[in-house]
Amino acid sequence: MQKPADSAADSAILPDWLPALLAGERAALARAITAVENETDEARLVLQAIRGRLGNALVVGFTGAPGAGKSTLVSAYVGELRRRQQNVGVVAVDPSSPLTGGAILGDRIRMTQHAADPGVFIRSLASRGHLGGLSRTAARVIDVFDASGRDVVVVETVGTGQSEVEIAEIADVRVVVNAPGLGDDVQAIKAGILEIADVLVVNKSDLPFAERSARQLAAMSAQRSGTAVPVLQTSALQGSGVPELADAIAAIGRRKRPDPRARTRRLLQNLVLDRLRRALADLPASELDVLADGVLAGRLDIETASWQIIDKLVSSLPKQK
Ligand SMILES: Nc1nc2c(ncn2[C@@H]2O[C@H](COP(=O)(O)OP(=O)(O)O)[C@@H](O)[C@H]2O)c(=O)[nH]1
Ligand SMILES: [Mg+2]
Repeated sequence: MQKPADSAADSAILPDWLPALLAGERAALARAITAVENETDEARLVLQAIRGRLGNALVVGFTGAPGAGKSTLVSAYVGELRRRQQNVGVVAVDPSSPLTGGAILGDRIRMTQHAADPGVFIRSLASRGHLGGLSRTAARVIDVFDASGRDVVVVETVGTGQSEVEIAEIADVRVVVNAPGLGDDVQAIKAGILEIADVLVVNKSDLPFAERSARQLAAMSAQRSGTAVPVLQTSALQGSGVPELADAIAAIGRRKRPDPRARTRRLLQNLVLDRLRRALADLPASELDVLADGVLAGRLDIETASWQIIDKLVSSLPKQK
């Protein structure tokens, strides 16, 4: 991504489809998301056009183990939001299948009930090759949805990897989805996800043991976070508990408010880390070896060596890129 040029000059060259994006038109939205996802030159124009127009949409993250029913529940929740006259964007993040896109296809199929509805726009994101790329793309796609006038942006992620935790963290309201009898899977969810939950859901409440799982989850959450987090039971398949879930999310949303600043802060951290990481990867092994030899020979300690590397990286960064 290039350093933005002077913004007064930029506004003169904005193509006509950008106002259409801000007006929420679907074709422009699709084009903007594709640009942002692929980090093309057009993405720069999009990101400039949406600046200053963020903070309308409430971002709701659904996270949890694969198979818990997140996609099905998101689809049911989106249906409930539509009944409430909200227009919705959905970002489905699936880093587990960067090549085949198999699970992404599954998500698309589950959400096809909204395919003909102009009030719903669904986008699946595949994993980027590099660390941090996924959460960066997700944050930008959320921004595009936000600026295009979506009332709610729903983000579905699997709560296992670092990128997914970062994505969950940029949501305004976080819903952690579990299935009955998955006590051990709750443990398997990346530590930290349970702690950041605003709402805990036991989905598939049409199956046995949902009640017991809800009690276990409530106990586990109280023990870990020390605060009372609502635990709801839903059946995404049958639709039960979904209006109550929407109510709970709305109540938390009224309390927490949309927070585009947290998203932007994350993006900043992400970009800085990405640049430093790349500069470090570009540093010749021989230069690191000089320092490593110094440490081994006792000429300098490893802390000092690490600061020397940081100085080197910072001075090696291009002044603008
Ligand atoms: N019995 C039951 N099955 C469900 C429910 N919600 C989802 N499923 C099923 O669970 C499987 C995984 O659902 P999916 O939404 O893809 O889970 P995800 O991996 O968390 O997104 C699918 O076969 C769904 O039909 C539910 O409320 N009850
Ligand atoms: Mg899914």
